[in-house]
Amino acid sequence: MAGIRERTYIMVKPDGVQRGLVGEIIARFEKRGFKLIAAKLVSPPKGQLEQHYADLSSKPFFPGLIKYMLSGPVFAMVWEGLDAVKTGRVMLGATNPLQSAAGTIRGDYALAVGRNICHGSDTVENAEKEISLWFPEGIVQYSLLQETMIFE
Ligand code: IDP
Ligand code: MG
Repeated sequence: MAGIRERTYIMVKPDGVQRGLVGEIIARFEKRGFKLIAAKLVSPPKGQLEQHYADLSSKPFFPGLIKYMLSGPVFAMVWEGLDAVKTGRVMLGATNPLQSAAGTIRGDYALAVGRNICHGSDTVENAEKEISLWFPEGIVQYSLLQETMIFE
């Protein structure tokens, strides 16, 4: 089936790590049927965060965003599965948690746009760029034995 190998970069931000939500966020992606192909707790250098958020560098909130992202370690992950990028964004919820639907990660656990717990790639192209940026060492290859129970 087309699209089942799509990959997305999902990151628990410093507030999510501090609030003990790493396991909860992993569990949601696991239970949905996505395959975990990379994960690590990291304190990235400032330059890596500036590169990750380069598209937002002219925004007034950019310095605050970088400061927030540097306030503690992040939990970086790559998940693979059908329509992973778009579905990952739906699972995260709207950028501003006040507009995130209940049942989404942000809609269940966050209130403020500047403390919205998690990141998810917005396009397949950006996902591939983010995966290279955060996992230059490469990712694990394995087959998920329950795959025939998740995809036709
Ligand atoms: P996204 O994370 O849903 O893709 P983006 O527009 O790419 O949203 O913004 C990246 C991150 O920048 C957001 O997740 C949020 O943490 C932060 N951000 C976006 N807009 C604002 C704002 O208006 N004030 C403060 N922080 C913001
Ligand atoms: Mg974004």
